[in-house]
Amino acid sequence: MQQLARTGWALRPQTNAFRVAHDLSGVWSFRLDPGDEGRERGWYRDLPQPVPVGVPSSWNDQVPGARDELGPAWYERRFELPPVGDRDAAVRFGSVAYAAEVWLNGEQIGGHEGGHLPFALPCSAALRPGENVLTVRVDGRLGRDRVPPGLVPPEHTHGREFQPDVSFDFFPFAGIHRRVELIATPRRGISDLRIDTVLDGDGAVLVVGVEAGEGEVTLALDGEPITSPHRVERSQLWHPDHPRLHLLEVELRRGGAVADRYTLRAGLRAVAVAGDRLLLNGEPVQLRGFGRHEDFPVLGRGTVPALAARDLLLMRQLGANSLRTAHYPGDEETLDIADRLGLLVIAETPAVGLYFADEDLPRRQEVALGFVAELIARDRNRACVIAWSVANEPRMNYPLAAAALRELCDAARGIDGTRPVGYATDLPDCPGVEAADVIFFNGYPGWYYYPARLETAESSLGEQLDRLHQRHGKPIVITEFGADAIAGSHAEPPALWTEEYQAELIERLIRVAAQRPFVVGVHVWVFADFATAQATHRPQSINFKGVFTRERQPKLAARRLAALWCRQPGTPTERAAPGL
Ligand code: BDP
Repeated sequence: MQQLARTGWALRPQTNAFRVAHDLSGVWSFRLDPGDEGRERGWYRDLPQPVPVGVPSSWNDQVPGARDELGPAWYERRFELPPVGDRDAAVRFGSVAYAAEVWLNGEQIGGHEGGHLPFALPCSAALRPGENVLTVRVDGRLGRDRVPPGLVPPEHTHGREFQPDVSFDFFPFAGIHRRVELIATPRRGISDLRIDTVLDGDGAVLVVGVEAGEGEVTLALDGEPITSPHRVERSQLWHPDHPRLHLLEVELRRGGAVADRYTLRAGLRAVAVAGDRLLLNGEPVQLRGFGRHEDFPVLGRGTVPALAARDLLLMRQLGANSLRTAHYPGDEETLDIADRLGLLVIAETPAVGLYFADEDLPRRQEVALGFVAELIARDRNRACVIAWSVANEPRMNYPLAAAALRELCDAARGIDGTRPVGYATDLPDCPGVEAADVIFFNGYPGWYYYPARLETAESSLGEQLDRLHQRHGKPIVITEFGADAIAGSHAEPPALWTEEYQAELIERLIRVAAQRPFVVGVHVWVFADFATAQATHRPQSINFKGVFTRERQPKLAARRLAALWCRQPGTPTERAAPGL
């Protein structure tokens, strides 16, 4: 797997007087390769009989008849060489699901395993003047040696059968899901940047670390020259109520001239766990929000900023201040929006559905460890990201599970000691929970257990929370709870699958959590309905636990949440909520 930090491509691409980020999104050529013959036939030189497709997006709901095809498939994009001069060039992909092999002008320049994380492949030697041909072979097939794993025997899953045969609850969309860029950066330029904010008395100290070639590095914050460490007033810190972003400019000078420049819009803030509380800038904070999938009709898992903006603006309108990017790292532009709106993000790796048996276990663990490193390399300078979730619902009931989870949590802490680490678990009574700094608890009382029994659901949740608190004394975020509701389905009194039942259950469980100050967050599962694989418990292959439909129209629960959450003091959107 590509280690971004080590190859010098960790920094998000940008265009300025020294750097080029040439967007290759748009209409590409595409062809499925069900016989897996493309490599042998040299399709990386010239792709025969392609169809046009949009990038970024999944192919499944875009190309007629391709819904259940998981690859391999081939993409080709021809482009004219932009003015890159003698800079170091690379092709950077925001996300290709699941495995990518990449050629430029018929020459293989590298590959990457795993969706939802960026990778950059150096390509200076393969570029040529005039037209260039970029080819990508994408393999989205499921396998036990992949993360998330697929084709898993039922004894290692929740026991529900899906088609395609996933061990997780979302459709295994495949394709080039995020922006593709040709990037060019100065040789021996700025290769990495790290910012940390440490509280200090009535203010805070910003510490900036820069990796660069030889020369003198200078810093400026909001146009004023600074040196690291640099003291800032408390009023300058980032917070959901005032998500202040500062402009940090880094310059590298060589021989009296500027050789490279990199700019970062950054929020400064400190996160900590103290006893059973979560602190933001030294004050207890309570997370109110959602798990969110990247999913939309036709696009599949392809990302567009418009959808992310609508979702995150709707969250704010409801009075939410937080989300978890489930079950994989969120798109970078989505996190830009979170930074600007002051949303507190639990950033999750793609390690969903891990199980701890069979001969592929060491490989899955190695891949999962790689994801932890790649996610943190990408997001560690983000104010909005306040915690790392290294997995979702690993099957903790295996003897080897606790050690594997500890290793993942320790790996995250080893790279970034400034944020709490945990993993979302539906089995919080199994060994392994103690590895987390914050317990991320997924629980479905009132739905998967005690369905249609609202009072029992409340008491069950309360008992479970109290037990976890007594045992661990750590803060708890309820990272999932909720119920499916088919929009337009009503019943009085509330009944399963109706909007009334979903709204009632969510409100009751939020009230249970609110009585317990050690529950530092509630994330409703899920923000919007999303596509999953076919299964008898998933009508229309949709998970209907969204408080918005897949088209982002509100169900009753959205209005109920606005009523609950907009009453919170300090909610900046108090005025906006009644419009819902
Ligand atoms: C949880 C999983 C999530 C599912 C959810 C559900 O973490 O991926 O979508 O259940 O069943 O256990 O709706």
